[in-house]
Amino acid sequence: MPSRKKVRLIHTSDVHLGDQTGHPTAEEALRAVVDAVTRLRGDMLLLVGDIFDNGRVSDAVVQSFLGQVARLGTPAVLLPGNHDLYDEDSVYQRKVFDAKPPNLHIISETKGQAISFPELTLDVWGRAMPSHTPDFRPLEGMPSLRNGHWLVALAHGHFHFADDLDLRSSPIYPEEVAAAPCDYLALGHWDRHVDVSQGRVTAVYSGTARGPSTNDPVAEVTVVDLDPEGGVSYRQTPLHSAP
Ligand SMILES: [Mn+2]
Repeated sequence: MPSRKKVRLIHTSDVHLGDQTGHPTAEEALRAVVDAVTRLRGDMLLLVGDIFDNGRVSDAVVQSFLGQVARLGTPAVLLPGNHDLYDEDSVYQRKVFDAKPPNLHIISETKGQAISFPELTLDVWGRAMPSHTPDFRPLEGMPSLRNGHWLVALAHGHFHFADDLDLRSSPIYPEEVAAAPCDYLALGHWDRHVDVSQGRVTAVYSGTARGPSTNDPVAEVTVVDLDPEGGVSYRQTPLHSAP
């Protein structure tokens, strides 16, 4: 068994690129996230769904995104969400992605897929969302990896608190989180940061990196530390760098 290394993840979601009217700060927020990965000495960027606002965004918007990812000195793992589904018409199936930078890893298996990063002693698992329905269970099929690596899971969906009895699409239940074999569950779908950790599993919605207005365009990211001695911890960190 390899000994696990210390790993720092920068976790964000719900950027909504390509919707200038509804999400005018998306591009600036993404740029600030990419800058923050270097500034905060992250080893990997996690993009947990709704990175694009819809499947009709222009190729120019996609190219701009790929250009930002190419600026990173680290791997980036992207999980499609309900606004950027992995279906037949998915933005991620477009030709423009043939020229994606080699550090961008897109989770595209709708039954689940683990991507291994041996240099970080880290495996990242997720299920690409083919349709946003109550039948799609983002955590279903998460494997217990036995290679001694950290296991980080990505999921885009709605966490059900105990008193939340509505039937929602892409549901995530507390008992599923508690039973998940991962060390960290990186969540997306909610614009606000919420900690929904259960039992031994640290589970966090990063919230969006977008700020509330064009005057205040960037918000925060989640900085996650996987430490063989200290365990799993995280902090919310503002994207405004010191002047
Ligand atoms: Mn969503």
